[in-house]
Amino acid sequence: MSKAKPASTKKTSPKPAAQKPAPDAADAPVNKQLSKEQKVDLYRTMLRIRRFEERSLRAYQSKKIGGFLHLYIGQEAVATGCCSLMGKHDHVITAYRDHGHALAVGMGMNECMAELYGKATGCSKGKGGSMHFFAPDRNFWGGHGIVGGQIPLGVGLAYGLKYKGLKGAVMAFMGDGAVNQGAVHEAYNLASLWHLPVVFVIENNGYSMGTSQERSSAGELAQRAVGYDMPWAEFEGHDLYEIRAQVDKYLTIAREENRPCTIEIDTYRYRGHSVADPDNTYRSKTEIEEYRKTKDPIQLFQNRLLAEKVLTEADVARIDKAARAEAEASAEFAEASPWPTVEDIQKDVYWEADHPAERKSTGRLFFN
Ligand SMILES: Cc1ncc(C[n+]2csc(CCOP(=O)(O)OP(=O)(O)O)c2C)c(N)n1
Ligand SMILES: [Mg+2]
Repeated sequence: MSKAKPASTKKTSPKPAAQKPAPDAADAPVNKQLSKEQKVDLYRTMLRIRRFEERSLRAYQSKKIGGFLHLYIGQEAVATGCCSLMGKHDHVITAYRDHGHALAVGMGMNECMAELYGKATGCSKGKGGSMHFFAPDRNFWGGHGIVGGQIPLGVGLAYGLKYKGLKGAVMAFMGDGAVNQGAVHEAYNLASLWHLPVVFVIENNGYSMGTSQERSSAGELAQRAVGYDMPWAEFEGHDLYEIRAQVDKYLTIAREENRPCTIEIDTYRYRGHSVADPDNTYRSKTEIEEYRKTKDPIQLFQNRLLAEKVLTEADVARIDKAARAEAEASAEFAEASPWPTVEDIQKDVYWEADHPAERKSTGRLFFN
């Protein structure tokens, strides 16, 4: 199996033959069954994510957005491919690099951009920002800033599904850096011990903040699942068909057998850890350019769909124009939206504070 990242950042020990990808993932049933419209939708989703983030970067640079902004540019196929497989009872939870997952589950650009601007019309009413996009109505549970902290929560969601007897699975996303967190291993253990329907998705972009995987992690990442008796796989994350074909297998195991799985999807981010972080101290420009030229997930899927005659060059231009216009309109919407009020500052923070009659805990909810 070829590697998604340059050898310098990635371990290279061989994988078991059974985990090799299918010869052409386009032929996997889950891809064969896609209509022309569905394929175009997948392409559109990836492009919308990219245009949304490019626009948010410009807003950040002109100081319209404060705090952190962790861009997902380069990784779009992962969230798009995974979320496209969601059924009614499937759920998603992720870390702070959450814009792609949010748009992929169907959140609107307006509520997302307004959240980045800290406006009251944002999905978290302007109180969460970039790291805390949420849409419970779309089974999307955030957006979490503590590295690895979302993984035990994802296991809790899976426990909820099993407890209620619902046939679904949770995709709990994390970065390569999160795999070394103790909470992740405690979550692995309980998920396996209790037979919970969760797929742990490691989005391995080769770096955690400013440190490469090579410098920070011993051994293979997904393979650690073996210690918890979970099925696992590692595969590349730039071909959307490949992602869908692989993830479908593990989601099916989780849903049908109530068995957790761990998958590692090799991908790459083009920007620094966050917009405020320097990006030139731990990897070369050549490395980024090489990936962009040869493995850009949007370009590759575009090439595929042009070859399949699902898209024409005119369609590509039209879809791009619409995505740019939508992103621009979302920035205008965010700009024109009101700020949250001081009176509302303690609302929507704790459920018990908003529902005092049903409160069960005692003690103080807020510091003075
Ligand atoms: C518990 C904890 N430790 C440290 C940090 C600071 N921090 C934020 S992101 C990050 C790196 C995580 O990298 P990775 O999991 O690979 O995700 P990526 O940013 O590459 O998507 C670190 C160390 C944090 N937010 N939480
Ligand atoms: Mg990483």
